[in-house]
Amino acid sequence: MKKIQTVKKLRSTLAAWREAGDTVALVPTMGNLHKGHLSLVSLAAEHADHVVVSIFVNPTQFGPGEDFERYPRTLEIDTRKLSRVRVDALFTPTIDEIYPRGIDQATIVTVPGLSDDLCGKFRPGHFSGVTSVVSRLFNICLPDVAVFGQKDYQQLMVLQRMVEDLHLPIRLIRGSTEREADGLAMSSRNNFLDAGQRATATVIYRTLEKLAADLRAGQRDYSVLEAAAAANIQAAGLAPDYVAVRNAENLAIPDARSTRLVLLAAARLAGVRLIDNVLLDLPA
Ligand code: PAJ
Repeated sequence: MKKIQTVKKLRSTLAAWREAGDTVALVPTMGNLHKGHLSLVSLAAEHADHVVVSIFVNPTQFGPGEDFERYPRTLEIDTRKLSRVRVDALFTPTIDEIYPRGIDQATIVTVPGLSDDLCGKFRPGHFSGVTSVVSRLFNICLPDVAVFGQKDYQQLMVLQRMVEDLHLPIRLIRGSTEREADGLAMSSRNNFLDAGQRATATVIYRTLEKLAADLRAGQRDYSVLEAAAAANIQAAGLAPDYVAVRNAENLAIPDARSTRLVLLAAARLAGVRLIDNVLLDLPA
């Protein structure tokens, strides 16, 4: 695994692979890698000849007062974990390398509408930060495919929209959500929780599963179901931002005929913001 910090070095490395006719998959991350990230790396290897993993804690996707400063940075351990799976290059740029004119002067890439809904309502500017950094990583790397986790479902939809709108010749591949044995979705932010809080946090997934069961059983009053689910999460001691039943294709509010649904939730526990979602196919 080559360890690369600069755009110039990554470009020359990739150029050599491409000259040989090889394809490239990119897996963007912010590090503090867990099994979820590693599953995306393995998936990437199934879709291209070479795998590039980036680790970059992107300042532009954190709002004021969010956890940019305390976001876990564990490069040494991450490098060790990656050396056990198939990765050809690990790209760990500095902030200056990604934003050469500084953050305040940086060109912004925004996907309107989709970015302002759900998590975007509670984290204004967050998805613009994500699209601004991922578009840069795409332009630096020019990958054939890029792999993202379903865990961040709205992020996936925003990025898919960006790729389509900008005519980027990159195929996005989805990796399924890796969970702890008790159902809690793996997340770098789980490290901020103690054992008791982690156990409490499982209410999010349990609530989404219950919501899925209610929908499977034929209930269709989405706003009543959403409110009951949010109340359930609150009763466990979390502060829910939202629980939402949406169309899985475009995150629109579903109508009675929608069959591919995604159930999404975001809640805060001890100052840590947790998100999760489950997909649900209803019979047509
Ligand atoms: P990060 O939170 O590090 O996540 C990197 C990738 O891992 C994302 O595609 C995310 O959806 C995926 N992932 C996270 N938890 C997962 C889990 N439990 N199972 C499977 N995949 C999981 O998402 C970001 O970083 C950033 O916003 C980024 C896209 C890198 C842009 O800065």
